[in-house]
Amino acid sequence: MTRDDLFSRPQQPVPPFEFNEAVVQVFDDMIHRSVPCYQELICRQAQLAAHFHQPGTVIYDLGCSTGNLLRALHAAMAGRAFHLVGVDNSAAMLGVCRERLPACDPHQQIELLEADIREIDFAPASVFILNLTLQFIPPQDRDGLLRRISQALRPGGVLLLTEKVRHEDPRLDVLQQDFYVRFKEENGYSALEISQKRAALEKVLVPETVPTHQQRLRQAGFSGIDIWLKWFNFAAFIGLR
Ligand code: GEK
Repeated sequence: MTRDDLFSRPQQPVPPFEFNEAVVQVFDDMIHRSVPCYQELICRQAQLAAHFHQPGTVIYDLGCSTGNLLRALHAAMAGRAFHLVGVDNSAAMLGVCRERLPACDPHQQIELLEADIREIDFAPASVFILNLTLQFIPPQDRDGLLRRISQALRPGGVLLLTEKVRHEDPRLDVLQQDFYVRFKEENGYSALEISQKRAALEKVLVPETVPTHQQRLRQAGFSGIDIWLKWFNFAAFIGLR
């Protein structure tokens, strides 16, 4: 794993964050050191997807990046027929993802689509995964995307949505940010790296509150809604169709 040192030297000004070649080279180290419980999120969402999968329907991983969840899904679905579709609009991410895909049995298919998830037509599905991806979609486009996901889901299907969140109470928001900085320091990031990364993500990653997500899920047609994992400013939702 190449170490993430992208923000270790002073940049003036700090350019907006992009999923370009430089980020892809260090992506796995970056995400493991920047997202609390990342491995637990990958492992448990793969198991949940396998639990809710209905034969003959698609499992979508929207914003699949380098394919960590696709590979965990492949393992969780061992021996079963499946059609996984990973979508990402970064060619660099999909290049690495493609190289790392495991060999599949004839009744198993992993398809990769280079596309904007706001623009594709979804096939009938039993599972959608948005693992840390919705936060990069402009807020005004999020309701429409969630409605289209909900419409493509079969009854009994599931949406797994994990996001960085902010808190509506400023005191708790500050607390959450403090503990997130602590987490990043413990993982070897310097104060300069943390502040420059935060500046790069400003307006690119737009976090919302937990109630905002819950309300959107309800309005999109999800009935059973829960948070199965919460860590300060990160929340993993499950929405049943
Ligand atoms: C994981 N899920 O490791 N259309 C398609 N892809 C997009 C779009 C869009 N409009 N916007 C952003 N992306 C992964 C981690 S990373 C999260 C997800 C992070 C893609 C973008 O190219 C990137 O690969 C991914 O969403 C977000 O389980 O880096 O914090």
